[in-house]
Amino acid sequence: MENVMELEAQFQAKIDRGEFIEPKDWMPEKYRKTLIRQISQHAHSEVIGMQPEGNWITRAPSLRRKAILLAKIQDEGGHGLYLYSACETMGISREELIEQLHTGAAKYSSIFNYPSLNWADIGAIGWLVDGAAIVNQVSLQRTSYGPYARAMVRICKEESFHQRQGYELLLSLCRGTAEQKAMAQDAMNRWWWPSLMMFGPHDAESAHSAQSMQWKIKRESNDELRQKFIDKTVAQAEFLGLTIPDPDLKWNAERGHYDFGQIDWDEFNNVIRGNGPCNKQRLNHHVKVHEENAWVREAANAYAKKNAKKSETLVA
Ligand code: FAQ
Repeated sequence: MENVMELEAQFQAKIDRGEFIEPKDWMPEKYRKTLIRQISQHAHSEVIGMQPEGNWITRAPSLRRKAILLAKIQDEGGHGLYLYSACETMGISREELIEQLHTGAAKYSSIFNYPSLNWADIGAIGWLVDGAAIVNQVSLQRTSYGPYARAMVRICKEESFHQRQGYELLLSLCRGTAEQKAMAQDAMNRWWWPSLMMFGPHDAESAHSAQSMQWKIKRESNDELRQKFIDKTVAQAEFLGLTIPDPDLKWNAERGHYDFGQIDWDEFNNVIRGNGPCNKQRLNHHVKVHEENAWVREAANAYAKKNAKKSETLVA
């Protein structure tokens, strides 16, 4: 009988060869726990992330914009479902995952605790929030856990449409009246710093990074991904004619990257501890809708049970 150390060595060797870990493979308990934490946080983010945008469906300025927004929000719900399914392959149920969200045991992305105050926010969410999410998720397409990596491939295709629709929305506003351009700038001012916080704490402060990099759950670090996002976004902001609200942002030829100012980590920590502008509202809404729709889950389960019984009778 192989001992745990041998199993761990074989597991790490498999990861080092670049092979995926699949649900039935042996894995260290901590690998399983880390992935449940990360994938469920990711799933909850997708679903809670529907709320700031859902707020604008009835006020979209045209049928075209409304149709795009509806499709985007529906995609986010779908991403949540792929991710919950990937998480369930690790031996945890959907009920447990939702329970963890509702009790605060599981987090979701800090970004969704900010309010969407004007129509330009919908553009900023697509361009900056989905833009940041893509940089992170492209990297996760090569994460070591097979079901998570495969979910990411599908999700990234849709996220790139989300990013473009947000950019196109802002481009229209920036080419419109002075008032519309000011709305776009206001949205940029409020979403820029929270978007940078999506990548998590600096590497030196990141509790899980070292282990997650060794297991190739994470393929690039929080700081590397944040820098990538900034480097590709600056030129896009220039094209829109918007100013990034960071006086310290400047090109550093020696590093080949943009330098940028200090992130307000007190604000970040406050938001992830549950005290951001919309934390309570977001969670209360999720709990309320989950309870109101309990009958849908009960009906679906009863129907599935009835069908299973029917096919049992047919087989017999
Ligand atoms: N917000 O040690 P690390 C989207 C927590 S999807 C809240 O660095 P890790 C699509 C972290 O959990 C956006 N908490 O952690 C969309 C840990 O707490 P714990 C979501 C955060 O896991 C767009 C602690 O801090 N994407 O936007 C955040 O190695 C538009 C220490 O941090 C994903 O979830 C944060 N920003 O790295 C939908 C991607 N950052 O559990 C709708 C997958 C850190 O010890 C509309 N996740 N924390 O109590 C990841 O890549 C990683 O989990 C990181 C964090 C990079 C987020």
